[in-house]
Amino acid sequence: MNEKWLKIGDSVLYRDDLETSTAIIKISREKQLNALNSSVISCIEQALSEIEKNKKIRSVIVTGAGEKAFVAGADIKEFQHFSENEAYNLSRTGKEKLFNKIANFSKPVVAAINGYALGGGLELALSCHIRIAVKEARLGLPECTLGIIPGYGATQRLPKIIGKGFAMEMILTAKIIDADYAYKIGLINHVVSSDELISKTLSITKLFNNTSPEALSLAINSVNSCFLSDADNIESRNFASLFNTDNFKEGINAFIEKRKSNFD
Ligand code: DAK
Repeated sequence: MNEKWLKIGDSVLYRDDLETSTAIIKISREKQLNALNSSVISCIEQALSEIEKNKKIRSVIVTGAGEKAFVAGADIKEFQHFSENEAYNLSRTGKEKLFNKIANFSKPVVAAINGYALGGGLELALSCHIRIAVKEARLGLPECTLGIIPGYGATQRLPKIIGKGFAMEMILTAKIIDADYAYKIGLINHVVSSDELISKTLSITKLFNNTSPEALSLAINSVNSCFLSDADNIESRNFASLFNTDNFKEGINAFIEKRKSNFD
């Protein structure tokens, strides 16, 4: 496994795991518990743009540096003096550059939650397609205790993931929950020990290599559309458009020829 990390800006590390065709993005502001500031957001965006173009990379893991935090929130010190207008612009830019970009990414993105995932940190994990957390992880949305609401998508994504009742409770009470409870309510897909976090996550991303990249991209798009009024049509259109792909022909031929498919 190639363990060499590249630095993107001052607070994001990046490496490819060639064996599983997975890119790993590590937020690296350990002293500030990996709090998200504008620079971190831009660096992740930069990494995602490169990953999007790289056909050898089939999936992405987002994690945090150190054992304490995935991301302890948006950087409170950065937005504390913002006006209403600045807050609105920060919200739109952050969503465009990072949160919506991840949610609508054409390759699967998995959050490997290595500790606190609070506020904007939990919102980052919610924008990922799958969440895996260590036993020690603590998750919550403390925004209302700061006089704001979650503004990077949690009021929209959380109810769709865990249901409106649990989402309301988490947002309104601002309570911080542990990984076992998060698993019980469907907020995370798996709970693992901290030394297993990356290997377990890679064992999941490895499975994506048995699938067609175009199928995964349109599966993400279809699932993301599940609450839209024309979701049923979106699914049919996405389904039909895959019949034009070489990978569909390869998948079907491999089945008929009783061999493993070799997707491009
Ligand atoms: N922002 C900035 N710095 C943070 C931070 C954060 N969210 N969380 C921790 N840090 C910094 C601390 O200030 C401290 O820095 P120094 O004082 O050493 O310089 C350092 O990280 C270590 O933290 P602690 O000393 O507090 O560590 P403890 O182990 O004692 O406590 C903790 C760990 C996670 C319980 C505690 O750090 C904590 O409560 N952190 C804040 C958690 C929080 O409230 N997070 C939610 C932030 S609000 C927006 C959209 C969304 C949002 C904002 C805007 N727009 C659309 C515009 C989201 C808002 C949030 O995420």
